[in-house]
Amino acid sequence: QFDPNYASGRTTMVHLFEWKWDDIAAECENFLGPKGYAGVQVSPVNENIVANNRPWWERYQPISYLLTTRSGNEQQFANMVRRCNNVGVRIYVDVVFNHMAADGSNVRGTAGSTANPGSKNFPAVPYSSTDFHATCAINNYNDANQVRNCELVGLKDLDQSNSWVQERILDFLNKLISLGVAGFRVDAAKHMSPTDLKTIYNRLNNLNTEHGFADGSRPFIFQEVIDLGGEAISKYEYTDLGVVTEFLHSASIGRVFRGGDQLRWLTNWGTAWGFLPSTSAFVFVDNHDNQRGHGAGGSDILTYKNAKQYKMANAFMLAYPFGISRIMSSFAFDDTDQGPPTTDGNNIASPTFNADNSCGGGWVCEHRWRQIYNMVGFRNIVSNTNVQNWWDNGSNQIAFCRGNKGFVAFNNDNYDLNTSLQTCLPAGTYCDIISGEKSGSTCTGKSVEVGSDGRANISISQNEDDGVLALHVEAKL
Ligand code: AAO
Repeated sequence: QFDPNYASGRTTMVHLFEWKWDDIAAECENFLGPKGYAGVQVSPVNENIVANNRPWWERYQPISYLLTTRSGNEQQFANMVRRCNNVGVRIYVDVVFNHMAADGSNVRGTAGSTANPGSKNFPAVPYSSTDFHATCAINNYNDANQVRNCELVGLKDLDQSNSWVQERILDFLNKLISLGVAGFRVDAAKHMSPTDLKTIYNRLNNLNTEHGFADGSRPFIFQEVIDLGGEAISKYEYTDLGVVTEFLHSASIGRVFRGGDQLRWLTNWGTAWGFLPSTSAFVFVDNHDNQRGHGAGGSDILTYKNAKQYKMANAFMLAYPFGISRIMSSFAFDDTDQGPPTTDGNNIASPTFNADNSCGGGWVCEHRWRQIYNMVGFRNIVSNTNVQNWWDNGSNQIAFCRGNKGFVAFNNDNYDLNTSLQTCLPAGTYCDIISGEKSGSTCTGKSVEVGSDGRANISISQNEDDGVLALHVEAKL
């Protein structure tokens, strides 16, 4: 439950928000596997309500546990999981079982089932009103009982202490395990009782060994619990059960790289900042909620819309040995309800790909930005090394080594960084994997000469596209 079950040498998953299963399968083979990504968090897989104008959030309103959504059907899902596992990329499903859909009668879901959410009737599961908590609204996050037993934004609140409900949830999750998934993001875990969750998690099957998992492997569980402090429910109530989303990491890294705190303070990044212990902390710069003002973190959150600082924040997260890291991969949006790009208002459109690896067709694909995927590679290469030779200029220029395998420098000051620093690397010429990459025996970006004493002249001018420079042993020319 605490181990992501990654293939060896891989460290980081990507959330391919609203992607279709066929497109994810191809992405595993063409890009994620080769670039060293460890896994994909996929959007909810089970049948959801069809909402007007098809907002992204309709997928958080379940109608049944049939595996048909706008991303594809069960066969396409199963095929994706197999193809991704074959290239060493694991699949994690965003599972929504705190609640069912909110309103309406005789509504039709994405698999064609009908339901009457208004009267808590979901025949395709089936659930009826006795499977739910009584109707009441969550409006006070200082009341734990209300947060767990009332309705989050009006969504009909399932009673997870009810054995029928437990069985239906287990059937759903165990089916996904049989199809080869490696684990789950548990949506709205804060709104469920840790005791009930424990009962459910304990009855999950081991992972499917036909998909390459070791005998006895437990599904990885990362739970969505928003805790920035000051509420009745604490993230620590969930750490015995699995890993927990660390929203304080998201808010803090955004605040720092937006200039709200100096980079030199990052020297003790981790529990000293109020974060969960590293092995319990699921970390990210932004997620599908807070990139659009839902969830938590408000205006501190950095997104693709602030590209330079966003890339710096992701580079720091990936360079620093803390937490289990996830990259966000978005579609472009102006309106916070807006759903993914479609071909006709309903069917999701596939991303298109440009020669420089970037995406088109309305897809942002942060995971295909060179500065981000090369840092995913960096995190893989330097894993099992420590931070050493921390340097800062007393302000917003910092640098550190990861053992003798990698070196990274940041400049968030409004003046140039140009100085001699210890890189901890063997002597030679290295390619900066941020401004370019190694191509045969040349570098498409900046080259750095490391002397026999490990020192090198490091330069990041204030007006460069990227405020980061990163070197590692595999980028030696
Ligand atoms: C939609 C419509 C609603 C409508 C509803 C029913 O938007 O208007 O009432 O349908 O018809 C997503 C969307 C929702 C959408 C829903 C269902 O975000 O807008 O509702 O699908 O379609 C809370 C939960 C957390 C949740 C988050 C959005 O604790 O679990 O709200 N995230 C997950 C998913 C999310 C999804 C759902 C859950 C539901 O990731 O995509 O919703 O499946 C405080 C609390 C947090 C709370 C936030 C927001 O945060 O601590 O627990 O999150 O408030 O309510 C500062 C504070 C911070 C505070 C924050 C905001 O930052 O420090 O603690 O301010 O006040």
